[in-house]
Amino acid sequence: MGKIRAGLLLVPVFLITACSKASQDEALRIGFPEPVTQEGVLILNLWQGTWIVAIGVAALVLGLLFAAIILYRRRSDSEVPKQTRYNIPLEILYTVVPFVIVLGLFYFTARDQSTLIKLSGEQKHTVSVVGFRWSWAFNYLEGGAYEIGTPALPPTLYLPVDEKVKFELTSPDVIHSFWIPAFLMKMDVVPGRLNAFELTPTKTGEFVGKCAELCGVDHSRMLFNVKVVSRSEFDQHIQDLKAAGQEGVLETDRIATKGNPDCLGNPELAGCK
Ligand SMILES: [Cu+2]
Repeated sequence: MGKIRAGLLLVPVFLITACSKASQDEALRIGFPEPVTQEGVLILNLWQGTWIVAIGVAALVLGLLFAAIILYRRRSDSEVPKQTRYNIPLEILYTVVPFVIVLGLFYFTARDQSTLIKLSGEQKHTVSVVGFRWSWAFNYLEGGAYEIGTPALPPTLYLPVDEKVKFELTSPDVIHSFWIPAFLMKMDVVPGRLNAFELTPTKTGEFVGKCAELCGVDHSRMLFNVKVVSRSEFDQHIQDLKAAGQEGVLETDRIATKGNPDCLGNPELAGCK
């Protein structure tokens, strides 16, 4: 018996030491990818903090549950336990404690969200993102070039590493959602409204993006690629786009912002915000 117990105790120790540093880091991220943006670290911390609270609550509830099961188990067939009715202090406690936990979670979520959606105006470049049925267009406003995709030929969004980018999101038709899972950030693309957020990619690499709002029959084909590259590669890509005739801002009937076509690529215009 003693041997079995000691062996069981060693199982978690073995599992922990057998795992590599990378897989330990992965386990600690609890399903989240490694952050590849400055802002991603904040989001990961919020996620992990929420889990710590959840694990604490689960430990407390399960601890009390099993303590009650064991300490107050029936000890003889004829035993009738002491009958109790109200315990006001206890009832206040288990109302107030969850309320405080929810307030705490709300506070940290609201605090981080306001940081994430704050526009500093310090972006190095701006991409006007147009989500339309059923693909994406990316207008590189400073570079003066654009990219547009189709469901069969998803477009690729280029971003220079370590430079703050501002995304301006518009839709000419229905609500889409601009989502790059690796960036841990997602925002709705709403017709008649200009949504925007900033972020700074910190790692070069290739990532995938998709529409995260069920927008119609080809919603699942609203895919795009993201390439985070060096500044020189980014500049080269802009030149390549121009050389391919994709110069300026894309304005077609299909993707002009309905009711406010001047807003596309010109968000500072009065009435476009
Ligand atoms: Cu969509």
